[in-house]
Order: sequence, then structure tokens, then C-alpha cells
Amino acid sequence: MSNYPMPSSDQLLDIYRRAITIKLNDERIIREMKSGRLVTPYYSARGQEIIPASVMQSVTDDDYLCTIYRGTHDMVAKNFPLDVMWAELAGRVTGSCKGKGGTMHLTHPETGSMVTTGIVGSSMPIATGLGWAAKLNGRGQVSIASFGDGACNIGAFHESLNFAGVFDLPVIFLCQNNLYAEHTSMAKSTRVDRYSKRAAGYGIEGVTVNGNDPEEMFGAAKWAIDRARAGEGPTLIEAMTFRFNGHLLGDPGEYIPKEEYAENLAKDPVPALRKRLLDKSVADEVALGAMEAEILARINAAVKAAYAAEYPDVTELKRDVYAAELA
Ligand SMILES: Cc1ncc(C[n+]2csc(CCOP(=O)(O)OP(=O)(O)O)c2C)c(N)n1
Ligand SMILES: [Mg+2]
Repeated sequence: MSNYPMPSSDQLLDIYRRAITIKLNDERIIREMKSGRLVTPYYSARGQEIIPASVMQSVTDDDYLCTIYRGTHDMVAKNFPLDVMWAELAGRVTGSCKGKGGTMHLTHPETGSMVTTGIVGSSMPIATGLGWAAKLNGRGQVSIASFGDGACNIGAFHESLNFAGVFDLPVIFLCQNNLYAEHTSMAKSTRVDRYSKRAAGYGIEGVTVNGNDPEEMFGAAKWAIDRARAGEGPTLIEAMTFRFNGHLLGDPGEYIPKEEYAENLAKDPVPALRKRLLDKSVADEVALGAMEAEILARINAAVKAAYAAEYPDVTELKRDVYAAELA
């Protein structure tokens, strides 16, 4: 672990900026849903913010990200514009898929935010294909596949790791291990104690890190991304974390032991990083307050603009859905 590169103070501050944007955006989505103003499927990643906020320090818009239904947080960290995202969540024509995709199909190629998908495991073969394209392009791009612990037990995981390994593709397999797949614990799903062990079966690198620790997460991701860019092949990173809001909104998480829940909630990684920045004098209260106010203002503006926009009209229904519009 100590051999991993460390984030600079500026990078640590930027990890917080991305993490607090994810948290405030998540809280606003839930507020809007509870008010009845926003009707959307939504899988909160509250508690998992540090993972994408740290990983995205080492990528640019030219690099690819494919993630899952829970991956709104990944997309926010990848610089998916908030106004376009909110319009999409609200089903408006100004959204990234003209309101026809929603949380399950967020896509914004300009920032390399390629897709969120509702099919468990499917971020991996798509990211692997993009990794293959990146290798052929020769521009040194990397492709990140984000997925959950449950997805490690689906065929697409094995096929993707094997293929990426055989061709030394620049793919980062980023497992966000929140210990539960829907309502089933990892302990009940597998005989291995760490999914990263499976990397050995495909002859690729595999590591397990504390995904809620920004320094460890940054270090492992940068190491893996640098290797991928240098043509040294894929890495499976298992980032340990916890989801605070159950599988989906309204799931009280009764299948999680009370002590386990309480222990994780008490270690909320976003306020913990804020405190660390203050303790290390990376930023003071005034600077962090100003940053948070600016983010809140951006979210407010995005929500307002989304609600003011039109819904797609009926002529939009088939557009961009079929290769050639049906008569
Ligand atoms: C192929 C497929 N099988 C089953 C489902 C139903 N399903 C939706 S989410 C989920 C759990 C996935 O858990 P995990 O991979 O750990 O991701 P998390 O939700 O914890 O982020 C399942 C089984 C699905 N969407 N797709
Ligand atoms: Mg999970």
C-alpha cells in the first residue's frame, strides 16, 4: 500500500469537491423524489462518494467510464454536466438522451461518461470493448468499468476479465464492494473473502483497498491507470465501501445487522474528509463553505432549468432509438 502514489493537497481538495457534489446532488434528488416533483428510479450511492471522486483524479474527458444504475455518483465525478443530468432525470427534452434514458441510461460522450446500465454486470463487456477501441486508437486512453460486488458472480465479469487480460487492454475493473447485492450479503454469495483474488484466475493484477479512504483509493487507482496507459494491461480494484440508503429508496435495510449499519454510518467518509482537510490546513472553513455554496447554487440552477424545460413530444419517441426511423 505504501508504494502507491499519494494525492497532492490540491488533489485531496478536489476529491472533496467531487465527493461533496455527489452527496449534495444525491440529497437533492431524494428530496425532489419525496416531494413528488421528480418521478424516477433512483439507487443512491450515499456512502460510496470517495471512490469515484478519487479515481477520476487520474482520468480526463478522453477516458471512458461505464457504470451501473447506482452510478449517478460515478457520472458526477466524471464531470457529467449537472444541468443535462437533471433534465434527463426529470424526463425533459434538454436531457442527455432527450429525457428518454433516465438514471438507467445516463450518457454524455463529451465527458467520456459512456453509459449507466440496469443490467447487472453489463458495464464490464461495454468498457472492455471501449478498452479494445482505445488500444487500437493508440492515444493512451483508459476505460473504467464500475460495478458492484454482486456483479462479480455473473458471467460477464469472467468473460470481460479474461478478454481484457488476453489482449492487455487498458481497462480498470472497479468493483465498488458495498457488501450487499440487493438484499443478499457477500458472505452468502461466494466462498472467497475478497473478489480481488479472482484476478489471479485471469493472470491480471488484483487489489483490495479501503474505497472510503481517499489516499488509498487515489493511490491504487493512479497506479492501475498509469499501468493501463503504459500498455501493461487491466487491473481489478476491489474498493470496500458501504451504501447508506439500502438497495433503493424505501428499503430500510433490515437484512443488515443493526450494529454493522450503525458502525458504517458513524464513519461517513465525506464529513470525515472535510474534517481531515481542516485538520491538515489544506483549506479553512470559509473556503470549504464557499465551495459548498457554489455547488448548491449549481444544483439549484440545474433543477430549476430542468423543471422549466419541455417534455419530449411524441415525434421524439422513435428518434435515436432505431438506426433508421420506422415509417
Ligand atoms: C442480469 C441481471 N440480473 C439481476 C438483476 C436484478 N438486480 C438489480 S440490482 C441487483 C444487485 C446487484 O448488486 P451489486 O452488483 O452488489 O451492486 P449494488 O446494487 O450493490 O451497487 C440485482 C440482482 C439485474 N438488474 N440484472
Ligand atoms: Mg453491492
